Amino acid sequence: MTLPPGQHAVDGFPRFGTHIHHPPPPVPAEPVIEICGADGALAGAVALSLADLAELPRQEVGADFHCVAGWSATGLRWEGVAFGTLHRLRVEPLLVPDVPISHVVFEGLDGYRSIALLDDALADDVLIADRLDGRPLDSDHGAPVRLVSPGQYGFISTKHLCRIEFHTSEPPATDRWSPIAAHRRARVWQEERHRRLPGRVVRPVYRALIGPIRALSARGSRVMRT
Ligand SMILES: Nc1nc2c(c(=O)[nH]1)N[C@H]1C(S)=C(S)[C@@H](COP(=O)(O)O)O[C@H]1N2
Ligand SMILES: [Mo]
Repeated sequence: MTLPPGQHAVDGFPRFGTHIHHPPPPVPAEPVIEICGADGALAGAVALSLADLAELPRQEVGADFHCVAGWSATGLRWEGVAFGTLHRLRVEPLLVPDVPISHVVFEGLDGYRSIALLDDALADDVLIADRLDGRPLDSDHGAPVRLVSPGQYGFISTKHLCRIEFHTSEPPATDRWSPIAAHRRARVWQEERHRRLPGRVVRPVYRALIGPIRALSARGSRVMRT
């Protein structure tokens, strides 16, 4: 099994994230994914319910999951709707002539936001996933639905997805002044970990964060383990 540069395999699939010890956000009784454009980027908005999502053609993706901190969960099987399918069927009808979309913001119920180039989000293996390894997504991994972009570091893959925002230019990064400023493209095989520093250089620093973040994230888990 070959992993991208600087990654090492872990057993299972840990809960991990900037939420650290916070429990997963409450899920509304009737969850929707809001699809909208920033500053007139789309001609209208839609609120896609999970029932609407379930009617779109489905896809299965087998992939490893790579966190920028350096751990990889291997052999995951995701099911859901390809982002490309959602885009073709629900977003293209809202496009405004001569207003090209360049970036997409994925927002979670916990307020988490990730920014991707539209081209990266349109890769074949990018899914809006509602099932993992044959079961509905649990709260550790982003219930009720999450983004999964296996070719990019995990921070792109927003859990508890509730809003997809389309932009005509790069939205301001929320972590611009952070020492761990996220790379804009975050492609795992190119080791695009950090916005300015080479991936190789930040590896040891990021790796040191795995233990503490993993332990804190497990503390916020609401999944019963037997
Ligand atoms: N809503 C939300 N999504 C998130 C995060 C988060 O804190 N909140 N953390 C990101 C990071 S850094 C990683 S590595 C993955 C971890 O996914 P997992 O908890 O399913 O392992 O989720 C990503 N998506
Ligand atoms: Mo991560």
